[in-house]
Amino acid sequence: MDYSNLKRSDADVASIVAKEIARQQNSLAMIPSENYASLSVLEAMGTVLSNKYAEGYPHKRYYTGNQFIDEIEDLAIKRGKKLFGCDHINVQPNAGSGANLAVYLGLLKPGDTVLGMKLDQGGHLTHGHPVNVSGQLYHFVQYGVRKDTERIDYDEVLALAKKEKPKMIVTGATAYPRALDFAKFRAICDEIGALLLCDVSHIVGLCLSGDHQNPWPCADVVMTTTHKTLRGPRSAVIYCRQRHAKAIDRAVFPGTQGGPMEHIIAAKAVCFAEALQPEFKTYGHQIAVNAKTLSDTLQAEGLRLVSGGTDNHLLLVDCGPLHITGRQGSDALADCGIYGNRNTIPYDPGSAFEPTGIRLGTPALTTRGMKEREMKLVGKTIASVLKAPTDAAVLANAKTTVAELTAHFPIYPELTA
Ligand code: DSN
Repeated sequence: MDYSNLKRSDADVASIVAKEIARQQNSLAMIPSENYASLSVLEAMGTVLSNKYAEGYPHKRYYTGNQFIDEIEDLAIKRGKKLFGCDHINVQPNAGSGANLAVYLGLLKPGDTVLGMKLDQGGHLTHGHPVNVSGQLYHFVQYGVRKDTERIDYDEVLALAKKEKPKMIVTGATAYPRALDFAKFRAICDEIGALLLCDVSHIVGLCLSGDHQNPWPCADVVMTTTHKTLRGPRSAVIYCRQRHAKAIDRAVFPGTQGGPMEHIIAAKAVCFAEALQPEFKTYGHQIAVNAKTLSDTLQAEGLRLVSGGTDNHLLLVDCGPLHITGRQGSDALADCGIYGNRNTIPYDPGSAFEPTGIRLGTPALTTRGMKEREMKLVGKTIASVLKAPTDAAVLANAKTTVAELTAHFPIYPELTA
């Protein structure tokens, strides 16, 4: 891809794209939800499939001319079912938030009680936060982590479930560095007769590589985004048991979406084929090994990590003992070209806007080919910056390390915007 047409017709947009390509190449993407899609995924997203309206589902469309669109959506469904080993998959959701809303619309009635994990202890906005439609339409009761272990206590979740009798329990997290026990969530649901939704958006790649417990077949419904550890287009899918298929499909279209983005569905088909290759298991395993190495290095450098480490692709640094805020720390790292994000930690003395933690992850660096040796170097560099975020010599050293590392691990050499 050389963006030659874009450069000729719209130099303004082309030059911004060129700057972003350079930013991605010359920095370390350590926000755990970010990754680099392959060129094939990027190319599929830029196809003429974008031009077609296709409301409905394959072979049941409201518009004519969908013979090839049906082929692409059928292919994505076939590959998705093989990848996840599921009964039914809907490949149309445009994003994780809308997909979770579709699950609630399909399987709940407004006002129903649901358990979900607190946002400020690692959950997600769409798991019942009051500012989100999920928390406004449904009666969400929130569980969190224990103060002493900073981990989910399954006995506490069971006690809450028995007291509240929810119709559904949502498990899944965006800032929980520990493994989720889907089998235990299933047992809790069975004890009280609730449905189980597993939102595996962050960890899906590790579930597929065997480095995290698989949500299937524990769950009634699974939602995942496709652009994080799965390395596909910015989008989502829902898969479920056959008995929920009709309700989920109707909740996606016409319940919450109109015409599907078939160019993105094509890119999901490409990413599913990539994830079905044996190399993807090696990739998922290396993400976890890299996160463990990074975690060990940061702790050896004296930093406190929430829960004392990681079982997955991410970790949370507690900036409190360093006497800086999460914002000061993540801004100092960003100045050196290391992009993590400020984040709440459990029982945070700060606020969502000025939290005490920094969230870091290894999926994108692993895609670049970095391994344990690089993680040790990155970990030492991060620790040096967080311990002395205003020291010019420390920051200069960190910038040099980032420049050397990124030069050795190029991402899109073929892109020449
Ligand atoms: N924004 C995503 C994340 O960073 O985890 C979740 O939606």
